[in-house]
Amino acid sequence: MRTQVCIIGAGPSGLLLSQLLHQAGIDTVVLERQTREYVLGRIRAGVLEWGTVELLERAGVGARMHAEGFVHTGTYLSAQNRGFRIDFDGLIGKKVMVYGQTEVTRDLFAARDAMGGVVIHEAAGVQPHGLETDAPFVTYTKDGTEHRIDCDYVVGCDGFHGVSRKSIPSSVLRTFERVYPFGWLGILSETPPAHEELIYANHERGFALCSMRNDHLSRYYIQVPADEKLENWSDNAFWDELRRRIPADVAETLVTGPSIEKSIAPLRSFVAEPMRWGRLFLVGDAAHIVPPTGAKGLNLAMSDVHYLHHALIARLKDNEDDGIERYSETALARVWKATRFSWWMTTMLHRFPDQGVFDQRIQETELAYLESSVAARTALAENYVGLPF
Ligand code: FAS
Ligand code: PHB
Repeated sequence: MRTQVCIIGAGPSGLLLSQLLHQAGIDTVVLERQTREYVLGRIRAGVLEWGTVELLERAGVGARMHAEGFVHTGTYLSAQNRGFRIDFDGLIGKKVMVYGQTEVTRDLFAARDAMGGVVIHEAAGVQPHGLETDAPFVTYTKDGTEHRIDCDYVVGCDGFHGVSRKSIPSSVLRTFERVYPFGWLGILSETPPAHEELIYANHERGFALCSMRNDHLSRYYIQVPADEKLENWSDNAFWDELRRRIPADVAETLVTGPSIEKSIAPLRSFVAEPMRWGRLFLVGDAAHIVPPTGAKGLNLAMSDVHYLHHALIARLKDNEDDGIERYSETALARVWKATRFSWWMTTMLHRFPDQGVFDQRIQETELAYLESSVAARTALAENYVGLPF
Protein backbone atom coordinates (compact mmCIF):
# COMPACT_ATOMS: atom_id res chain seq x y z
CA MET A 1 0.00 0.00 0.00
CA ARG A 2 1.12 3.61 -0.57
CA THR A 3 -0.13 6.86 0.96
CA GLN A 4 1.18 10.39 1.39
CA VAL A 5 0.93 10.59 5.19
CA CYS A 6 0.92 7.54 7.45
CA ILE A 7 -0.53 8.45 10.87
CA ILE A 8 0.11 6.20 13.86
CA GLY A 9 -2.72 6.41 16.42
CA ALA A 10 -6.49 6.94 16.09
CA GLY A 11 -6.92 9.14 19.13
CA PRO A 12 -8.27 12.69 18.74
CA SER A 13 -5.06 14.05 17.19
CA GLY A 14 -4.58 11.27 14.64
CA LEU A 15 -8.21 11.35 13.54
CA LEU A 16 -8.34 15.16 13.31
CA LEU A 17 -5.11 15.35 11.32
CA SER A 18 -6.34 12.67 8.95
CA GLN A 19 -9.65 14.51 8.48
CA LEU A 20 -8.06 17.91 7.80
CA LEU A 21 -5.50 16.49 5.35
CA HIS A 22 -8.16 14.45 3.54
CA GLN A 23 -10.29 17.59 3.16
CA ALA A 24 -7.26 19.24 1.50
CA GLY A 25 -6.92 16.34 -0.92
CA ILE A 26 -4.01 14.64 0.82
CA ASP A 27 -4.08 10.87 1.13
CA THR A 28 -3.65 9.40 4.64
CA VAL A 29 -3.81 6.05 6.41
CA VAL A 30 -4.32 5.81 10.18
CA LEU A 31 -2.92 2.79 12.02
CA GLU A 32 -4.48 2.07 15.44
CA ARG A 33 -3.49 -0.82 17.65
CA GLN A 34 -6.79 -0.99 19.56
CA THR A 35 -10.36 -1.61 18.45
CA ARG A 36 -12.66 1.38 17.93
CA GLU A 37 -14.72 0.28 20.94
CA TYR A 38 -11.60 0.32 23.12
CA VAL A 39 -10.62 3.79 21.94
CA LEU A 40 -14.15 5.08 22.59
CA GLY A 41 -14.19 3.45 26.02
CA ARG A 42 -11.55 5.80 27.38
CA ILE A 43 -12.83 8.67 29.60
CA ARG A 44 -10.42 11.60 29.45
CA ALA A 45 -10.58 15.34 28.85
CA GLY A 46 -13.62 17.52 29.25
CA VAL A 47 -12.73 21.13 28.36
CA LEU A 48 -12.05 22.42 24.83
CA GLU A 49 -10.26 25.71 24.17
CA TRP A 50 -12.06 27.85 21.60
CA GLY A 51 -9.18 27.32 19.18
CA THR A 52 -9.92 23.59 19.40
CA VAL A 53 -13.64 24.28 18.84
CA GLU A 54 -12.86 26.25 15.68
CA LEU A 55 -10.50 23.55 14.40
CA LEU A 56 -13.18 20.90 14.90
CA GLU A 57 -15.71 23.13 13.12
CA ARG A 58 -13.28 23.44 10.18
CA ALA A 59 -12.96 19.65 10.14
CA GLY A 60 -16.76 19.41 9.82
CA VAL A 61 -17.36 17.96 13.30
CA GLY A 62 -18.86 20.94 15.11
CA ALA A 63 -22.60 20.18 14.90
CA ARG A 64 -23.04 17.75 17.85
CA MET A 65 -20.46 19.65 19.90
CA HIS A 66 -22.55 22.84 19.63
CA ALA A 67 -25.80 20.96 20.14
CA GLU A 68 -24.71 18.98 23.21
CA GLY A 69 -21.68 20.86 24.57
CA PHE A 70 -21.80 23.56 27.23
CA VAL A 71 -20.25 26.97 26.60
CA HIS A 72 -18.61 28.17 29.83
CA THR A 73 -17.58 31.82 30.30
CA GLY A 74 -15.76 31.24 33.58
CA THR A 75 -14.61 28.81 36.25
CA TYR A 76 -14.38 28.79 40.05
CA LEU A 77 -11.43 28.33 42.36
CA SER A 78 -11.98 27.60 46.04
CA ALA A 79 -9.88 27.40 49.21
CA GLN A 80 -10.78 27.27 52.91
CA ASN A 81 -14.47 26.88 52.08
CA ARG A 82 -14.55 30.07 49.97
CA GLY A 83 -14.78 30.28 46.21
CA PHE A 84 -14.26 33.01 43.63
CA ARG A 85 -14.84 33.16 39.91
CA ILE A 86 -12.46 33.67 37.03
CA ASP A 87 -14.64 35.48 34.50
CA PHE A 88 -13.13 34.55 31.13
CA ASP A 89 -15.69 36.59 29.19
CA GLY A 90 -15.48 39.69 31.37
CA LEU A 91 -11.68 39.64 31.61
CA ILE A 92 -10.65 38.70 28.06
CA GLY A 93 -13.87 38.23 26.08
CA LYS A 94 -13.29 34.52 25.54
CA LYS A 95 -14.91 31.20 26.57
CA VAL A 96 -14.43 27.42 26.55
CA MET A 97 -16.59 24.47 25.50
CA VAL A 98 -17.31 21.63 27.92
CA TYR A 99 -17.63 18.56 25.68
CA GLY A 100 -15.98 15.22 26.48
CA GLN A 101 -12.97 13.95 24.56
CA THR A 102 -14.82 10.68 24.05
CA GLU A 103 -17.53 12.56 22.12
CA VAL A 104 -14.91 14.48 20.10
CA THR A 105 -13.34 11.15 19.14
CA ARG A 106 -16.75 9.65 18.32
CA ASP A 107 -17.53 12.61 16.04
CA LEU A 108 -14.14 12.31 14.33
CA PHE A 109 -14.58 8.58 13.70
CA ALA A 110 -17.98 9.31 12.12
CA ALA A 111 -16.47 12.03 9.93
CA ARG A 112 -13.68 9.70 8.81
CA ASP A 113 -16.27 7.04 7.92
CA ALA A 114 -18.35 9.59 5.99
CA MET A 115 -15.31 10.60 3.88
CA GLY A 116 -14.16 7.02 3.40
CA GLY A 117 -11.06 7.70 5.51
CA VAL A 118 -8.75 4.70 5.99
CA VAL A 119 -8.43 3.80 9.70
CA ILE A 120 -6.93 0.36 10.28
CA HIS A 121 -7.72 -1.03 13.76
CA GLU A 122 -5.92 -3.80 15.63
CA ALA A 123 -2.72 -2.99 13.75
CA ALA A 124 -0.05 -4.75 15.80
CA GLY A 125 3.69 -4.15 15.93
CA VAL A 126 3.51 -0.83 14.08
CA GLN A 127 7.06 0.23 13.22
CA PRO A 128 8.30 3.22 11.20
CA HIS A 129 11.35 2.72 8.96
CA GLY A 130 13.63 4.88 6.77
CA LEU A 131 12.75 8.08 8.62
CA GLU A 132 16.02 9.69 7.54
CA THR A 133 15.44 8.82 3.87
CA ASP A 134 13.12 10.27 1.21
CA ALA A 135 11.21 6.99 1.18
CA PRO A 136 10.00 6.16 4.68
CA PHE A 137 7.65 3.28 5.27
CA VAL A 138 5.69 1.71 8.12
CA THR A 139 5.20 -1.99 8.79
CA TYR A 140 2.54 -3.65 10.93
CA THR A 141 0.80 -6.96 11.40
CA LYS A 142 -2.92 -7.57 11.18
CA ASP A 143 -4.66 -10.92 11.46
CA GLY A 144 -1.25 -12.56 11.38
CA THR A 145 -0.26 -10.95 8.08
CA GLU A 146 2.66 -8.49 7.80
CA HIS A 147 1.87 -5.28 5.91
CA ARG A 148 3.95 -2.40 4.57
CA ILE A 149 2.82 1.17 3.87
CA ASP A 150 5.14 3.35 1.79
CA CYS A 151 4.62 7.06 2.37
CA ASP A 152 6.08 10.56 2.19
CA TYR A 153 5.72 11.35 5.90
CA VAL A 154 4.99 9.51 9.17
CA VAL A 155 3.13 11.26 11.98
CA GLY A 156 3.26 9.85 15.52
CA CYS A 157 -0.12 10.52 17.13
CA ASP A 158 0.35 7.42 19.27
CA GLY A 159 0.34 8.89 22.77
CA PHE A 160 2.86 8.72 25.59
CA HIS A 161 3.41 4.96 25.34
CA GLY A 162 3.54 4.83 21.56
CA VAL A 163 6.32 3.73 19.20
CA SER A 164 7.01 7.05 17.46
CA ARG A 165 9.00 8.96 20.08
CA LYS A 166 11.12 5.84 20.61
CA SER A 167 11.99 5.95 16.89
CA ILE A 168 14.03 9.12 17.41
CA PRO A 169 17.65 8.24 18.30
CA SER A 170 18.51 8.88 21.97
CA SER A 171 21.44 10.96 20.73
CA VAL A 172 18.93 13.34 19.14
CA LEU A 173 16.00 13.25 21.57
CA ARG A 174 15.96 15.44 24.71
CA THR A 175 13.29 14.92 27.36
CA PHE A 176 12.22 17.12 30.26
CA GLU A 177 10.08 15.61 33.01
CA ARG A 178 8.56 16.21 36.40
CA VAL A 179 6.55 13.41 38.02
CA TYR A 180 4.13 14.67 40.69
CA PRO A 181 3.85 12.80 44.01
CA PHE A 182 0.10 12.27 43.60
CA GLY A 183 -2.56 11.18 41.12
CA TRP A 184 -6.19 11.97 40.33
CA LEU A 185 -8.94 9.54 41.29
CA GLY A 186 -11.73 10.29 38.80
CA ILE A 187 -15.39 9.23 38.88
CA LEU A 188 -18.11 9.52 36.24
CA SER A 189 -21.69 9.43 37.54
CA GLU A 190 -25.13 9.80 35.99
CA THR A 191 -25.98 12.68 38.32
CA PRO A 192 -26.61 16.39 37.73
CA PRO A 193 -23.46 18.56 38.00
CA ALA A 194 -22.72 20.01 41.44
CA HIS A 195 -22.33 23.50 40.03
CA GLU A 196 -23.05 25.33 36.78
CA GLU A 197 -19.33 25.84 36.17
CA LEU A 198 -16.21 23.87 37.09
CA ILE A 199 -14.80 24.19 40.62
CA TYR A 200 -11.05 23.70 41.21
CA ALA A 201 -10.71 23.26 44.99
CA ASN A 202 -7.52 23.68 47.06
CA HIS A 203 -7.94 21.98 50.41
CA GLU A 204 -5.59 20.87 53.20
CA ARG A 205 -6.75 17.28 52.57
CA GLY A 206 -5.91 17.59 48.88
CA PHE A 207 -7.17 18.93 45.56
CA ALA A 208 -10.66 18.27 44.17
CA LEU A 209 -12.35 19.15 40.88
CA CYS A 210 -16.06 19.28 40.06
CA SER A 211 -16.68 18.99 36.32
CA MET A 212 -19.37 17.63 34.04
CA ARG A 213 -20.21 16.15 30.64
CA ASN A 214 -23.88 17.25 30.39
CA ASP A 215 -26.95 17.99 32.55
CA HIS A 216 -27.10 14.42 33.82
CA LEU A 217 -23.50 13.26 33.63
CA SER A 218 -20.91 14.57 36.09
CA ARG A 219 -17.15 14.13 36.33
CA TYR A 220 -15.30 14.54 39.64
CA TYR A 221 -11.69 14.13 40.72
CA ILE A 222 -9.87 14.05 44.04
CA GLN A 223 -6.13 14.06 44.58
CA VAL A 224 -4.80 10.76 45.95
CA PRO A 225 -1.27 9.51 46.77
CA ALA A 226 0.71 8.44 43.71
CA ASP A 227 0.62 4.79 44.83
CA GLU A 228 -3.08 4.73 45.76
CA LYS A 229 -5.06 1.64 44.82
CA LEU A 230 -8.50 1.94 43.19
CA GLU A 231 -9.85 -0.88 45.35
CA ASN A 232 -9.37 1.32 48.43
CA TRP A 233 -12.12 3.62 47.21
CA SER A 234 -15.79 2.68 47.37
CA ASP A 235 -18.16 5.15 45.76
CA ASN A 236 -19.32 6.29 49.19
CA ALA A 237 -15.74 6.87 50.33
CA PHE A 238 -15.18 8.99 47.23
CA TRP A 239 -18.32 11.09 47.78
CA ASP A 240 -17.50 11.63 51.47
CA GLU A 241 -13.97 12.82 50.61
CA LEU A 242 -15.17 15.06 47.79
CA ARG A 243 -17.68 16.72 50.12
CA ARG A 244 -14.89 17.49 52.61
CA ARG A 245 -12.80 19.29 50.00
CA ILE A 246 -15.35 21.44 48.12
CA PRO A 247 -17.15 24.53 49.51
CA ALA A 248 -19.83 23.55 52.07
CA ASP A 249 -22.72 25.11 50.15
CA VAL A 250 -21.83 23.00 47.10
CA ALA A 251 -21.26 19.87 49.22
CA GLU A 252 -24.70 20.29 50.81
CA THR A 253 -26.50 20.08 47.46
CA LEU A 254 -24.19 17.49 45.85
CA VAL A 255 -26.23 14.71 44.20
CA THR A 256 -24.34 11.42 44.40
CA GLY A 257 -24.89 8.13 42.61
CA PRO A 258 -23.13 4.95 41.50
CA SER A 259 -19.93 5.41 39.48
CA ILE A 260 -20.14 4.32 35.85
CA GLU A 261 -16.39 4.81 35.51
CA LYS A 262 -13.71 5.14 38.18
CA SER A 263 -9.95 5.34 37.57
CA ILE A 264 -6.69 6.77 38.87
CA ALA A 265 -4.47 8.78 36.51
CA PRO A 266 -0.85 9.60 37.37
CA LEU A 267 0.29 13.22 36.96
CA ARG A 268 3.44 14.27 35.18
CA SER A 269 4.85 17.13 33.11
CA PHE A 270 6.81 15.81 30.14
CA VAL A 271 8.19 17.40 26.99
CA ALA A 272 10.25 15.71 24.26
CA GLU A 273 12.34 17.75 21.84
CA PRO A 274 12.51 17.91 18.87
CA MET A 275 8.99 17.11 17.60
CA ARG A 276 10.36 16.30 14.18
CA TRP A 277 13.13 13.97 13.02
CA GLY A 278 13.61 13.47 9.28
CA ARG A 279 10.26 12.36 7.84
CA LEU A 280 8.71 11.77 11.30
CA PHE A 281 6.59 14.32 13.16
CA LEU A 282 5.38 13.90 16.77
CA VAL A 283 1.94 15.19 17.77
CA GLY A 284 0.09 15.36 21.10
CA ASP A 285 0.85 13.00 23.97
CA ALA A 286 3.55 11.32 21.85
CA ALA A 287 5.59 14.49 22.46
CA HIS A 288 4.23 16.02 25.66
CA ILE A 289 2.16 15.31 28.75
CA VAL A 290 0.71 17.89 31.12
CA PRO A 291 -1.06 17.39 34.46
CA PRO A 292 -4.82 17.78 33.70
CA THR A 293 -5.13 20.68 36.19
CA GLY A 294 -4.95 23.22 33.39
CA ALA A 295 -7.22 21.27 30.97
CA LYS A 296 -4.43 21.45 28.39
CA GLY A 297 -3.61 17.86 27.34
CA LEU A 298 -6.16 17.39 24.59
CA ASN A 299 -5.98 21.03 23.57
CA LEU A 300 -2.21 20.91 23.07
CA ALA A 301 -2.64 17.88 20.84
CA MET A 302 -5.09 19.93 18.80
CA SER A 303 -2.73 22.90 18.44
CA ASP A 304 0.00 20.54 17.21
CA VAL A 305 -2.50 19.33 14.58
CA HIS A 306 -3.25 22.93 13.67
CA TYR A 307 0.41 23.68 12.95
CA LEU A 308 1.21 20.37 11.26
CA HIS A 309 -1.79 20.15 8.94
CA HIS A 310 -0.97 23.59 7.54
CA ALA A 311 2.70 22.61 7.17
CA LEU A 312 1.97 19.32 5.38
CA ILE A 313 -0.58 20.92 3.04
CA ALA A 314 1.97 23.63 2.13
CA ARG A 315 4.61 20.97 1.51
CA LEU A 316 2.53 18.42 -0.38
CA LYS A 317 0.27 20.79 -2.32
CA ASP A 318 2.45 23.88 -2.82
CA ASN A 319 5.97 22.48 -2.45
CA GLU A 320 6.71 24.92 0.38
CA ASP A 321 8.97 23.67 3.18
CA ASP A 322 8.89 26.51 5.69
CA GLY A 323 6.04 25.05 7.74
CA ILE A 324 7.58 21.61 8.19
CA GLU A 325 11.03 23.09 8.79
CA ARG A 326 9.60 25.27 11.61
CA TYR A 327 6.99 22.81 12.97
CA SER A 328 8.98 21.62 15.98
CA GLU A 329 10.04 25.12 17.03
CA THR A 330 6.54 26.56 16.54
CA ALA A 331 4.71 23.73 18.32
CA LEU A 332 7.18 23.60 21.23
CA ALA A 333 6.84 27.35 21.88
CA ARG A 334 3.15 26.84 22.67
CA VAL A 335 3.73 23.46 24.38
CA TRP A 336 6.14 25.01 26.90
CA LYS A 337 3.72 27.87 27.72
CA ALA A 338 0.94 25.35 28.39
CA THR A 339 3.37 23.17 30.36
CA ARG A 340 4.25 26.14 32.54
CA PHE A 341 0.58 27.01 33.14
CA SER A 342 -0.36 23.40 33.96
CA TRP A 343 2.61 23.12 36.36
CA TRP A 344 1.61 26.43 38.02
CA MET A 345 -2.06 25.41 38.45
CA THR A 346 -0.96 22.01 39.83
CA THR A 347 1.54 23.54 42.25
CA MET A 348 -0.98 26.12 43.48
CA LEU A 349 -3.90 23.73 44.00
CA HIS A 350 -2.46 20.41 45.25
CA ARG A 351 -1.12 19.33 48.61
CA PHE A 352 2.46 18.09 48.33
CA PRO A 353 3.56 15.39 50.79
CA ASP A 354 6.61 17.37 51.90
CA GLN A 355 4.69 20.65 52.05
CA GLY A 356 5.40 22.76 55.13
CA VAL A 357 3.43 25.61 56.67
CA PHE A 358 5.39 28.13 54.58
CA ASP A 359 4.31 26.38 51.36
CA GLN A 360 0.72 26.29 52.65
CA ARG A 361 0.79 30.05 53.26
CA ILE A 362 2.25 30.66 49.79
CA GLN A 363 -0.60 28.68 48.21
CA GLU A 364 -3.19 30.58 50.23
CA THR A 365 -1.53 33.87 49.27
CA GLU A 366 -1.41 32.92 45.59
CA LEU A 367 -5.16 32.29 45.69
CA ALA A 368 -5.81 35.47 47.70
CA TYR A 369 -3.80 37.46 45.14
CA LEU A 370 -5.87 35.94 42.31
CA GLU A 371 -9.07 36.84 44.11
CA SER A 372 -7.95 40.43 44.64
CA SER A 373 -6.17 41.21 41.36
CA VAL A 374 -7.75 41.74 37.94
CA ALA A 375 -4.29 41.40 36.38
CA ALA A 376 -3.69 38.04 38.06
CA ARG A 377 -7.13 36.71 37.06
CA THR A 378 -6.60 37.97 33.51
CA ALA A 379 -3.32 36.06 33.27
CA LEU A 380 -4.99 32.87 34.49
CA ALA A 381 -7.95 33.40 32.13
CA GLU A 382 -5.83 33.91 29.00
CA ASN A 383 -3.88 30.72 29.67
CA TYR A 384 -6.90 28.63 30.64
CA VAL A 385 -8.98 29.52 27.53
CA GLY A 386 -5.89 28.87 25.40
CA LEU A 387 -3.14 31.14 24.14
CA PRO A 388 -3.40 32.01 20.43
CA PHE A 389 -2.16 29.38 17.96
P1 FAS B 1 -4.13 9.47 22.74
O1 FAS B 1 -3.30 8.84 23.76
O2 FAS B 1 -5.46 10.01 22.97
O3 FAS B 1 -4.21 8.56 21.42
C1 FAS B 1 -3.12 7.76 21.02
C2 FAS B 1 -3.67 6.59 20.23
O4 FAS B 1 -2.56 5.86 19.68
C3 FAS B 1 -4.45 5.62 21.10
O5 FAS B 1 -5.69 5.32 20.51
C4 FAS B 1 -3.55 4.39 21.18
O6 FAS B 1 -4.28 3.18 21.25
C5 FAS B 1 -2.78 4.49 19.87
N1 FAS B 1 -1.46 3.83 19.92
C6 FAS B 1 -0.54 3.89 20.93
N2 FAS B 1 0.55 3.19 20.58
C7 FAS B 1 0.32 2.68 19.32
C8 FAS B 1 1.07 1.88 18.43
N3 FAS B 1 2.30 1.45 18.77
N4 FAS B 1 0.52 1.54 17.24
C9 FAS B 1 -0.72 2.00 16.90
N5 FAS B 1 -1.48 2.76 17.70
C10 FAS B 1 -0.96 3.10 18.90
N6 FAS B 1 -6.40 15.93 29.10
C11 FAS B 1 -7.16 16.98 29.47
O7 FAS B 1 -7.08 18.04 28.83
N7 FAS B 1 -8.02 16.88 30.53
C12 FAS B 1 -8.15 15.71 31.23
O8 FAS B 1 -8.91 15.63 32.17
C13 FAS B 1 -7.39 14.58 30.88
N8 FAS B 1 -7.52 13.39 31.54
C14 FAS B 1 -6.74 12.31 31.16
C15 FAS B 1 -6.84 11.07 31.81
C16 FAS B 1 -6.04 9.98 31.42
C17 FAS B 1 -6.16 8.65 32.15
C18 FAS B 1 -5.11 10.14 30.37
C19 FAS B 1 -4.20 8.99 29.95
C20 FAS B 1 -5.01 11.36 29.71
C21 FAS B 1 -5.83 12.45 30.10
N9 FAS B 1 -5.76 13.69 29.45
C22 FAS B 1 -6.51 14.75 29.79
C23 FAS B 1 -4.87 13.87 28.36
C24 FAS B 1 -5.51 13.29 27.12
O9 FAS B 1 -6.76 13.87 26.94
C25 FAS B 1 -4.55 13.48 26.00
O10 FAS B 1 -3.97 14.77 26.01
C26 FAS B 1 -5.16 13.22 24.65
O11 FAS B 1 -5.74 11.94 24.66
C27 FAS B 1 -4.05 13.35 23.62
O12 FAS B 1 -4.51 12.88 22.42
P2 FAS B 1 -3.53 12.08 21.44
O13 FAS B 1 -2.23 12.80 21.36
O14 FAS B 1 -4.32 11.82 20.21
O15 FAS B 1 -3.15 10.73 22.19
C1 PHB C 1 -12.79 16.89 32.99
O1 PHB C 1 -13.98 17.28 32.89
O2 PHB C 1 -12.47 15.70 32.83
C2 PHB C 1 -11.72 17.89 33.31
C3 PHB C 1 -12.03 19.24 33.27
C4 PHB C 1 -11.03 20.17 33.56
C5 PHB C 1 -9.76 19.73 33.90
C6 PHB C 1 -9.46 18.37 33.93
C7 PHB C 1 -10.45 17.45 33.64
O3 PHB C 1 -8.79 20.64 34.19
